[in-house]
Amino acid sequence: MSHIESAEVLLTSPGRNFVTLKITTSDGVTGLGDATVNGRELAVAAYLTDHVVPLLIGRDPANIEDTWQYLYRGAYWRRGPVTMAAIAAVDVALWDIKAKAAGLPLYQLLGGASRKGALAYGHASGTTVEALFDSIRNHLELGFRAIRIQTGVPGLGQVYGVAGDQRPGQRYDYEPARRNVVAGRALPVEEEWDTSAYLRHIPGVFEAVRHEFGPELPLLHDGHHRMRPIEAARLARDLEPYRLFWLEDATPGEDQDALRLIRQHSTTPIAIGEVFNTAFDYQTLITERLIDYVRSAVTHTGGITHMRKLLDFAGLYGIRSGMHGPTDVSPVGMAAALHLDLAVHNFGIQEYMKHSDTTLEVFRTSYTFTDGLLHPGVNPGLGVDLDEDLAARFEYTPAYLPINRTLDGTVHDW
Ligand code: EZ4
Ligand code: CO
Repeated sequence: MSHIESAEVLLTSPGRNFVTLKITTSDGVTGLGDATVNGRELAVAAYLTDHVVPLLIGRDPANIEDTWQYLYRGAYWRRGPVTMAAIAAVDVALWDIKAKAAGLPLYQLLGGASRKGALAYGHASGTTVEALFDSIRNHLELGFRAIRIQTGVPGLGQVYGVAGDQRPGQRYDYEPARRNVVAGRALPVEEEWDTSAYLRHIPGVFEAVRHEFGPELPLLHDGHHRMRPIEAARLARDLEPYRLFWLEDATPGEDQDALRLIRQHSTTPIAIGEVFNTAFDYQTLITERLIDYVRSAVTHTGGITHMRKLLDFAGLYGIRSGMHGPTDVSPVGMAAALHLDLAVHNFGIQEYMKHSDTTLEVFRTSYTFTDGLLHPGVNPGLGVDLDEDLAARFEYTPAYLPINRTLDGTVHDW
């Protein structure tokens, strides 16, 4: 019997921080898993190194479900982003190994392809509506067939989701995690927020975008957990004429009942879940049909094994996938998502922010983006190789997501 010979936690920072688990079997097969939790990377690395890796040595790499249950139930302490990212890394690495051993791309072990490719959405943004239009045009030229739009809000400074550098030819991505060092200490930057100003501004932005780009382009928007339930209900209703693909994270993630209030007032499709980490976080939302899209990432939700169960559960209620795909999910996590996207019947859409060139030199991927569709590629396993020598040259550097304060200085959801 083949057994797990070693498991290694690799920290690298090719432009941003990533935590990767590499498992090697006695047959010499290696698998990779992503365990990156943006801004809390070292906690997952320690959880893996100190408490998970010692349990893996000697186990049969083929028994993925058993290993998942062993780590989940065996910890006694359930759920939480650190635990579930650590379990996800083990799970994805074992699926990578199983698919490599079979000589098949992972999606073949998940039931095969249900579609030609996964519809991806990109992130257009602008501090002004004119800059946003340029960014949308840029995304259309890149081939995107669905676009998330975020804009600056009059009276506020830096706002979530708006790229800093808007010059033509520059990448239009934003990167929220900052390396902000004050007197030798890494600290989160602070941004200011005003929900009323935001609610006054956003419907006009969508009206202008629909007027300029027509009724067909699928448009998405991320509220990033900032509204109270009644505010979110009003925005969802105000945006109805512009037929959004979805309104994401309108209210803070832990309050499942808040989504009921939005539903009572609007038919705008609702997406939530990027900060969730198990299917249990969705229990009310799915069984009571309070949402339309599940936003979890494989990386943050216990890996392929648990994400598959969550999506099958959602599928019974006509709810579709919309997996989180920011650049803080590594190319390994992204590849894992793409294999599931291709395989599950109830796929909806996949978020896609291309990683930086430096990141893609360290993580060599085989996935492709063509005519708006992502495909995981046909290499055996996940299809991602890690250049460990190059990875070692990019040292971990602390970076945090920003903190939000309302205009009177009160801490607010970011
Ligand atoms: O702010 O991944 O929809 N995407 C998002 C992301 C999150 C980051 C946090 O690490 O909301 O941009
Ligand atoms: Co989001």
